[in-house]
Amino acid sequence: MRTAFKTSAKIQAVNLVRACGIVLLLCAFDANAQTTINVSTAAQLQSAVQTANGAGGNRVISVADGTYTLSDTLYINAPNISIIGASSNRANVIIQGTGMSASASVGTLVRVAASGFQLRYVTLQKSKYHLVQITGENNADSPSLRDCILRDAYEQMVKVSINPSDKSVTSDNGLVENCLFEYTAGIGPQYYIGGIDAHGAKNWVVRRNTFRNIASPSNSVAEFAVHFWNTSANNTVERNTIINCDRGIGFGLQGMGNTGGVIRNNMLYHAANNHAFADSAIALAESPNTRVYNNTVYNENSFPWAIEYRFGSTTGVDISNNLVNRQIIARDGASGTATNNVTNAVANWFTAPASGNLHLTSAITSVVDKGKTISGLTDDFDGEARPAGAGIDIGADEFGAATATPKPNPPTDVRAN
Ligand SMILES: [Ca+2]
Ligand SMILES: [Ca+2]
Ligand SMILES: [Ca+2]
Repeated sequence: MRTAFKTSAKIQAVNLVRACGIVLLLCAFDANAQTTINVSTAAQLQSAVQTANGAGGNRVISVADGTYTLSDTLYINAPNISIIGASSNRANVIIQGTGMSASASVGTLVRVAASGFQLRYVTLQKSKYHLVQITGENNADSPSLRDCILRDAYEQMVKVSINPSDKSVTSDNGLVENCLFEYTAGIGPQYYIGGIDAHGAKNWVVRRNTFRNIASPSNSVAEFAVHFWNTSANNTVERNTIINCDRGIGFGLQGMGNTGGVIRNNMLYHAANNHAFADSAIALAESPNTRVYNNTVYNENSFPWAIEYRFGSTTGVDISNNLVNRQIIARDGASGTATNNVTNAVANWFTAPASGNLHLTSAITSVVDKGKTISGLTDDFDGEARPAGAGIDIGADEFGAATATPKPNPPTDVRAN
């Protein structure tokens, strides 16, 4: 009996191990086969998007290193589809159209009409229209664009759209993080360009991105590096670096305003260069109850002001603790609070202005510990805790702050020119 029992137990144990193994294999098989599609050619990428749509979404398209020249827009029509560079190196996965011009055959590279889209670790470049369009009119919520390079679009790089005749349906809860937006030629191809151009966007976060050379060559000023308008509300733009863009961060436009939101801890620099249409670093227009605090602006061009708030419907704004070297002005009847700003910054206060590095070089007396306490202000450009020392510093950098918060992974391939 004893021997038989032992044998039986051994067989049961072996069978159990086999069964578990099969279950584990099935689980692994399911995870790979049902959620991830690996691609290494443009045709495979375009096919994978169709497959993901046809399956009802919930697919990761993993893109091998290489250059992918599209023959048509990638239409994302089902929820929770991700396009992710397999190597996690955004410079090595280039998805592009056929050119940056009005006559190019591919208009927008990626058009998103469903929620939960994710783009990560890729470069998008060369479009006739936009690199990415998030269609708010299709209620495409919660998109995320992270760790990408977005460059050389003939129109705005990222567009968030809305149906003008039904503004109740909008794109909400988007995230744009740690991306580089730029024109590699040092200037744009025309004036109808911008970085993020968002209509009707609500509760979006744009943080830790770099925007460079979004500047018009002719006719009129370029659109902003970051613009939330046309019924947008409650968006946060923080910890970005904006270099040599005609206009930096805008909330609202005359007749197409914005509500609330926060612009904080950003660094903006513009050289005395050949950009003929350089304009405001930060602008509010018909944007009530917006808070603009602890930004640093250093401009070497001749444009007379750094921050403007404009029009009678712009009420209740708080513009405080900003460190700039140009005026902060209320225009056309705008009203609100503007306190604890320093408007006479000089170059040697900053580490490396020409590369947009506006960290303080020393404990400037009029700046350090001279800010006011602001609800929600807990860190600085670097993610370091505020206040350090006796009080909040003015500007984006809290000088001498301990690096208590681990810094996020900085992009490694950003040129500092
Ligand atoms: Ca929505
Ligand atoms: Ca301090
Ligand atoms: Ca700091």
